[in-house]
Amino acid sequence: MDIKAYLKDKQTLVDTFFRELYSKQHHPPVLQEAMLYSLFAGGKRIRPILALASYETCGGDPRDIVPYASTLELIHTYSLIHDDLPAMDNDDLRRGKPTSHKVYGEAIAILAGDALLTEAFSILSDPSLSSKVSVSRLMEALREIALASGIDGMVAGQVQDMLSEDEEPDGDTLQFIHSHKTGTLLRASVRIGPILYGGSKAALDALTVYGSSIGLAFQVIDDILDIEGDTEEMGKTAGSDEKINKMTYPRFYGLQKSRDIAQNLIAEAKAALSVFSSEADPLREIADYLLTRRN
Ligand code: GRG
Repeated sequence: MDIKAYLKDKQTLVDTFFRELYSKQHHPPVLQEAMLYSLFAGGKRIRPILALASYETCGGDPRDIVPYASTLELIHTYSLIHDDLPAMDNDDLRRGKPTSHKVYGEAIAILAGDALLTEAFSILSDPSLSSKVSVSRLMEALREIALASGIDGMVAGQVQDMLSEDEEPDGDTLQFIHSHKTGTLLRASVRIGPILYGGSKAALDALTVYGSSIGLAFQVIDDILDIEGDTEEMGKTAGSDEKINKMTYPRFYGLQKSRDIAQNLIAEAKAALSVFSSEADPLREIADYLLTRRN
């Protein structure tokens, strides 16, 4: 299969949904402008694409869940805006552009993040957006995404990440940071496919293993890219982890072992898909793509 064309096609579905969602001007305009600035800054849309692909793997038509899948991008974008703030990673560059607070100031950047997060749950609580998803499945997906984002998910990982700066790295803390800061939202992205479709327990279990493995691998690869990557190619400042002495896989395991860990996690993710046949090919290709990505 042509994975590049597949990714492009799914990105277009998500982008079209956002353009329609924000076709009307909300008041005050600067809030919507700041939200759209970050939303259309060139993100890969990997989280909604994973949700669409796992729904397709279960037998559904991905077009039926575009609004719900897109909420993952709203939450992800909020997290990046807040992560870049001076109080957190203090980054000037994201997705190749000045960060939100550099353009709009800290207050509007914080509020644009808040509004993006809230928008996600407004969409996830609207059953009229798909005739193919029952209210009970939608509620389950909403809860999955809420749990992945908050006190036991992404925000917990972010807090541990901050607390661990300048600390001596250890394997358990590292795994906690990476699997929470980045892994839980990616795992939820994959899991909402079978949840929204009403897939079998076997499908949900297999996709949970796939989601957990690629979720952790994603952040390990991000750590490697922060060292080996190029600022222009990545669209964010290379070497920023080292600058603030972050607890990363390369810092604890070294570069080569970190590459091996990422490779093994991707192999584990693909092995979990053995319960499916060709319908899971997009998920197999996405796993390989994550390993070779340069941004
Ligand atoms: C609640 C104030 C407050 C802040 C929360 C939770 C949080 C801040 C930040 C989340 C942690 C975070 C930013 C993790 C990094 C995840 C990561 C690897 C991001 C890069 O994702 P890609 O490569 O980015 O998918 P694109 O640009 O393609 O969308």
